[in-house]
Amino acid sequence: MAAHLQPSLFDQETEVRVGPLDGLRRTHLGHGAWIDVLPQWLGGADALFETLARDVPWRAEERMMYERVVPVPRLLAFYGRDDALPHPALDAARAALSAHYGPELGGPFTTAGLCHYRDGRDGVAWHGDTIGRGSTHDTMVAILSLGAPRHLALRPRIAGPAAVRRPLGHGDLIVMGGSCQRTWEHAILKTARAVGPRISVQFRPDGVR
Ligand SMILES: O=C(O)CCC(=O)C(=O)O
Repeated sequence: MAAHLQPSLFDQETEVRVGPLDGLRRTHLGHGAWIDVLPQWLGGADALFETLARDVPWRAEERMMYERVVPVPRLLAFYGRDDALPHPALDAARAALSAHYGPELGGPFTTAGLCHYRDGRDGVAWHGDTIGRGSTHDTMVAILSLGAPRHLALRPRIAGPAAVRRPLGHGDLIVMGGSCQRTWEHAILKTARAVGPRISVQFRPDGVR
């Protein structure tokens, strides 16, 4: 079911490991929202992509749209706080993010949501992660992006700041923080361009979906 990644010319590392977080750069978006970005945070991203594509029990979901059942255009998996993650590099990533952001976040990242975008026909529509306390409180969602580059699009719910399109490449980290989940929306928009498969890993604290 899972598509394969064209091996990267630049990622010659066989060991999958996260790097330091001191290169993170913060951009304030407005309305109390911010994003932190760190390109190429993960080394060995090819190997991690292949393992996740092969080993994760990907689920194809359906939803109602205009009184019709339609497939959700991406494959999904979810790991709760007590579930074993599908690769030790994800444990290391979650621990590093929790150590770095814990004081500002007020606790650790606990869950991991995984999405597999098979090609440009897969995407996720505009939304905020507002199930739970993201609807009322500042929080953070950290995303590790693997595979084909796609854009994370961000737009404010209330007019004012300009919308943002942030390219996410193989091994890149982006963290949405502050009020981002309730004052902004984000999306991975479908594209007619020929793009390869992408996997995103979203780390969230308890009570945020
Ligand atoms: O794939 C991504 O990077 C974003 C995923 C996302 O926004 C979500 O699943 O809520």
